[in-house]
Amino acid sequence: MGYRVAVVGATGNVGREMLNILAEREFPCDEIAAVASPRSTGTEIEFGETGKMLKVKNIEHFDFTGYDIALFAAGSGPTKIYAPKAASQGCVVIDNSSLYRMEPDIPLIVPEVNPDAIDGYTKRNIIANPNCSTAQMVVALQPLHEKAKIKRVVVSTYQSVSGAGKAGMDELFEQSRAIFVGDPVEPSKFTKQIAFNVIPHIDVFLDDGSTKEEWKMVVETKKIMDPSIKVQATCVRVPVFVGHAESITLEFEDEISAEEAQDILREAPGCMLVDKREDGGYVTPVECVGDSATYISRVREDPTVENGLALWCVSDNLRKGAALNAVQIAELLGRRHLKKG
Ligand code: 11C
Repeated sequence: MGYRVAVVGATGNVGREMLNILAEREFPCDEIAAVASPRSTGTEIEFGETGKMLKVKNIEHFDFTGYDIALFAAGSGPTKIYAPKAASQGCVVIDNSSLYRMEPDIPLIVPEVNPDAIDGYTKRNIIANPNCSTAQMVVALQPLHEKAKIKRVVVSTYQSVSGAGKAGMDELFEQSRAIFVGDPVEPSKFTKQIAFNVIPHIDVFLDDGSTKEEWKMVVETKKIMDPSIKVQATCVRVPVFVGHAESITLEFEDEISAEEAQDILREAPGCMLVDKREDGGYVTPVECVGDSATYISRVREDPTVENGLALWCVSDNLRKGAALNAVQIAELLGRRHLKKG
């Protein structure tokens, strides 16, 4: 006996990946519903590579009664309307938007890092999935924090355009084409030209000069790992289709060598250490597409501070950063709370 699962926002980048990952990991589904805005109603979408076609249902009329789990990848606007509806109809919502992440009575979960926090889901019947740049970072940091207690993190991100949805990917493609054929380049989704360029701006600006994407990395890391960790983030959009990369510098309370960190990361859940200290002995975004791991490379000591380390971290932002983490939460929920069979 399996679960009745709904994927809301099923036609977007993350929603499609949720369906792929549910199928790929053989999540025990008795029924799977693809739900989206009225625009997509009636279109068909494949359930992973199973050959099974799902007719997209209209979120405005969808009844969550009898569904066990709803994976939401619908953005904050629709989520604000339909997630509380689903939760009140007895369906546990796992939400990928930023809407609920910092609410104190809603758990924000990365299963490799803070699985026990999931027990708090019963207060609202909603569980939040973190921002993609936070998710991969905390997977890499948690095992090091357990060994030597992280005091401060300085992170610069190199975030792919798929983080901005299909429109972001289309814009990179179109601008690259336009530049090759000599057509004018018109920024639309992004504020400046993204093809052959980098843009130090993701999400809206805040009063202190940081951006909301940077703020999310600060507060989500504290909520998931430890409120005492200080985080300074600079988030940058780069002309890569899929895969976020991060350059991370760490200051620890206790001594930790690069070799110790490598040994820890080699064994850590969700991590894959590829760190050969030679030409090509590291992972780049294009190599992590379609993979589940958070790849860590370039681990080295930072001699400019006491107990300092620097490292490079790469992951598929649509998977660990979004859809995979959501499905892992559903698996954890199943193991701990919604047992079937
Ligand atoms: C990006 N990280 O790359 C964003 C996308 O809060 O879930 C995800 C935004 C979020 O643009």
